[in-house]
Amino acid sequence: MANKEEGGRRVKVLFYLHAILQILAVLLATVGAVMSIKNFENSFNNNHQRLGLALYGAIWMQALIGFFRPPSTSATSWVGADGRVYHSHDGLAPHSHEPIYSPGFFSRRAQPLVNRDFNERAFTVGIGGPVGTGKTALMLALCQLLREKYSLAAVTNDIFTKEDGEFLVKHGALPEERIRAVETGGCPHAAIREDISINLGPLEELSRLYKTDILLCESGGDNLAANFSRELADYIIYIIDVSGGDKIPRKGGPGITQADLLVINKTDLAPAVGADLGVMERDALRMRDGGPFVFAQVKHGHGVEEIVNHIIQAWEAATGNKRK
Ligand SMILES: Nc1nc2c(ncn2[C@@H]2O[C@H](COP(=O)(O)OP(=O)(O)O)[C@@H](O)[C@H]2O)c(=O)[nH]1
Ligand SMILES: [Mg+2]
Repeated sequence: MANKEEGGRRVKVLFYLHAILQILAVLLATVGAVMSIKNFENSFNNNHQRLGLALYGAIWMQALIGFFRPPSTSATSWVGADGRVYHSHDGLAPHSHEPIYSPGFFSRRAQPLVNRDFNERAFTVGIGGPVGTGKTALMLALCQLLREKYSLAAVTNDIFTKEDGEFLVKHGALPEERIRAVETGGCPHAAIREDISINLGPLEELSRLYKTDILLCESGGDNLAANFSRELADYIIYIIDVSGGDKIPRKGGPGITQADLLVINKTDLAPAVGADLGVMERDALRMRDGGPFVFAQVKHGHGVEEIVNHIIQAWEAATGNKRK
């Protein structure tokens, strides 16, 4: 992590050093040219003066080319005019990501926004986590437990399909019109963090149409570096499972350390993969400074009520409403 931070800083320092030297060279060359026009006779009948003229032209050309050149397509990343490091991959438009220099701390996580207008968009629960850990299964289970008493709507994210939304419709999680599936394209983490408008639109619309109490938003499946923006999620759940081994909690990452609630799902599979739940509990508590986590078997309904309690407590605290 320190190396990455160091590398990013070095790229920026070099970029600004280069820009400053370039500007200085152009200014010095221009001042030199003006002085020589004023003070000397410029007949250009000697090589010394001709060389000076060529040097002056070259310095100006170099500055102009640097200014107008398009971003190099062979470079994997470059510094944009706003000073941020941009990259392009998988045919996506150039974009930047917020650099992450440490796994982060639960106690220092971004707090829920205090000035949220829940009439504009209802209290939003973000469910993130790697692909296949049980996000959609949790969406379904939450709908089943909450839909009698609360007005709900759900938005799912997939990269190139609407499969998770269709799964929820097929299983009657909610009336079909309350479920929206968003295709995020190749950068699912951007849709929950850097460019959330793709999710805000449908969430706001559903909130308005159905006067919802709670909105559920499932991310498209992320790596451990992804976590919801507070602008999008008032309550953040990050779900991992035991099938990747008991090492996952200690690998950290913003989702694991800074979600409001960590869910460790599929504990029924622990014996099959030799995962030690004691190790997972110890590491989860250590990585999250004691922040809450729940062991669950979402598919079998275990742990879901505890997850619901955490959500409703946060909903009560944020909205001032009482549990129904
Ligand atoms: N064994 C087991 N499988 C589960 C559990 N929860 C979800 N699954 C299964 O894991 C697979 C992936 O779940 P899904 O909800 O689609 O994951 P997502 O990609 O995170 O949305 C599905 O086949 C689920 O049935 C669980 O508690 N135990
Ligand atoms: Mg899913």
